[in-house]
Amino acid sequence: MRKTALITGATSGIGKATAQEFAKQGINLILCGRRQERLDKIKKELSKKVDVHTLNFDVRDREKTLEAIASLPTEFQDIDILINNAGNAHGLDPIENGSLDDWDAMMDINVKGLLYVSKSVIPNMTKRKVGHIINIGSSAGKEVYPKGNVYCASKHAVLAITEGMRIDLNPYGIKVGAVNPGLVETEFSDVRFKGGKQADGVYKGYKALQAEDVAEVIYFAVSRPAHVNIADVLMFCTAQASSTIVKKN
Ligand code: NDP
Ligand code: 8X3
Repeated sequence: MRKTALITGATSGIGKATAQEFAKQGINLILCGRRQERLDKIKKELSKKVDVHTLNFDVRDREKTLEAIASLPTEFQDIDILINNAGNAHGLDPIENGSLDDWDAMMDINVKGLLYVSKSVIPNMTKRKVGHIINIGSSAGKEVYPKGNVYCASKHAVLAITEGMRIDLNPYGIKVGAVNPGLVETEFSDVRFKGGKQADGVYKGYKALQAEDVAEVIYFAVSRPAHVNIADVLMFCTAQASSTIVKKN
């Protein structure tokens, strides 16, 4: 029988590539995001391979998140795999100049949004005593870099929550892990710099990770045998040694 995966942030970047990889591997999909046209387009593409349902909600909105996931049709209710991927950086500023709106966005989306989605999905997993949760953290969850302050804090929180989930869900046989990429060429920097020119240079002069590279690792994690849990992955492109060291041409 086919598994069902719920992927947040499936309209772009890592989430979209993961949806494409999962469809290729025969995993039915619940695709989440706020941009409905993109959800429709991806659904049309992937429905040729697997069953696809889309949910449009903002993970910051607690009620809408709970309602959306509670509204799933019966055939999509048993979620085997949850990919908590929705998130972004907002701004890159020293702490003394940081924007409160940016701070709210990062904590509300990357941390609280992840919790709201998990809260909606976990009860069905504990009831069935099966499930796999992968949280998309970041190298920013493992080290703090200049001006990364609150984004790094949000990703450190994702890793703490991942460990907490793994401990608490252990009695139910639910697998929990994190995949933590370094620089990945997606819409991430457009969002971080609010469409500003600064985004243009981020992936220039070296080959950054591509969303598909991360999607392959996520699929590797979810396709291990029942007794194997990939608890934590840190992945960089070859040119990147740490958050601050990138070998550019
Ligand atoms: P993208 O900007 O390409 O994708 C972000 C996704 O998150 C979109 O699908 C977006 O969908 C969704 N999203 C953003 N805000 C919300 C919200 N409030 N409610 C619901 N969905 C939301 O970036 P990436 O693919 O790079 O990022 C995915 C994850 O990977 C993030 O958690 C990011 O922190 C992490 N990451 C990224 C790295 C990188 O260098 N790119 C490196 C390490 C980790 P929509 O706008 O349609 O709602
Ligand atoms: C995204 C990678 O280095 O911009 O999490 O924080 S970085």
